[in-house]
Amino acid sequence: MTAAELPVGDDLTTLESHILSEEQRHAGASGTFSWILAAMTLSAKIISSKIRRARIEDVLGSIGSRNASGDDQQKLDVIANETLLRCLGSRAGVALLASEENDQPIILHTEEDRPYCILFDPLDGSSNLDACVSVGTIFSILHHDSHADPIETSLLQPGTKQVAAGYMLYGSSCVFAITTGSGVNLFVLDPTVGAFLLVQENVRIPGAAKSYSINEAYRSRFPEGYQRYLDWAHGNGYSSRYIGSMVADVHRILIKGGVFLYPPTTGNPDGKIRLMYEANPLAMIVEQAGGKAYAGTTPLLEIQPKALHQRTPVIMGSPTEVDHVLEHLATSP
Ligand code: P6P
Repeated sequence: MTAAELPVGDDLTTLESHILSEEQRHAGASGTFSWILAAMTLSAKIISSKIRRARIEDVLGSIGSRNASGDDQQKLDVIANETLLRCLGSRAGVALLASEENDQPIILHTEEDRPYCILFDPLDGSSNLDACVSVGTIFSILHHDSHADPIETSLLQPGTKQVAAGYMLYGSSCVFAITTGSGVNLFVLDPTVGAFLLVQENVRIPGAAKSYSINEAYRSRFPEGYQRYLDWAHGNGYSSRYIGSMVADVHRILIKGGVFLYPPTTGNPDGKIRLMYEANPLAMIVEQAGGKAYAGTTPLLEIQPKALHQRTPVIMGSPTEVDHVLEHLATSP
């Protein structure tokens, strides 16, 4: 049989082989970054397995304590966090780890040759787990500033400085979405072989779609501009989809279009979503797919962070739909 006679079709590409081929495209790549992404995929497989068996192994529900942001911690929040800390903590190249579940960053190494910081929300939307609703892990990777003093300030970089970002969505399938600054690629876990397989390269978000995602129960607490946008959307045939797991809402918007909003409220003037490990990584994904991401009228990725767990208002999604929101904020914030 000659090469031309091989039974070829769409070649199967795993996340690992995709990472290695990307690494080969960057002369002088040390492989450290590939090792980190391999740790992320191992974490995803472990967390996905834990979630699928959560009710059987009785690890659903709250542990009765609160995390750094004051959120009620679910048992699986702790399990997911410990999984990520274990998988990433042993990897060369990681200087700092920062998690929604830990008040302080974890300082792994201070030697000069630790080029990366990794920030993550181990299980976004975990309050939905008992109802078997999609949840996810969101991660952001930054270059470590070895001159930062104190060392923790190395983490306080704007979203534009992210080296890579992505999420693992534990839904009807386990999706791994990643960008390293050259577009967004999607992989799906094939549990029969335990590998993430490439399903879509260079994802492009639909330019427009008449759908918004917001918790309308808080409408009366939103600034007027957001309320006027909602009135406009209601009068222009928009539908509403809100899961309550940002990672799942944003993934749907990445595929089908629309806009996700978590505005400021009278109770939370900075909104609820955390900048460093929820908004920034998802904003990088959305912008790399051709969408837009704003915090009010400020481009979200340009925000200079002041604190690791700080919150931010969020508007992100299809460019046309984000523009419709911004038009209604223009006359009043
Ligand atoms: P609300 C989950 O706790 C989360 O941080 C996001 O994933 C989600 O979009 C939001 O909170 C839901 O918040 O106030 O609508 O319940």
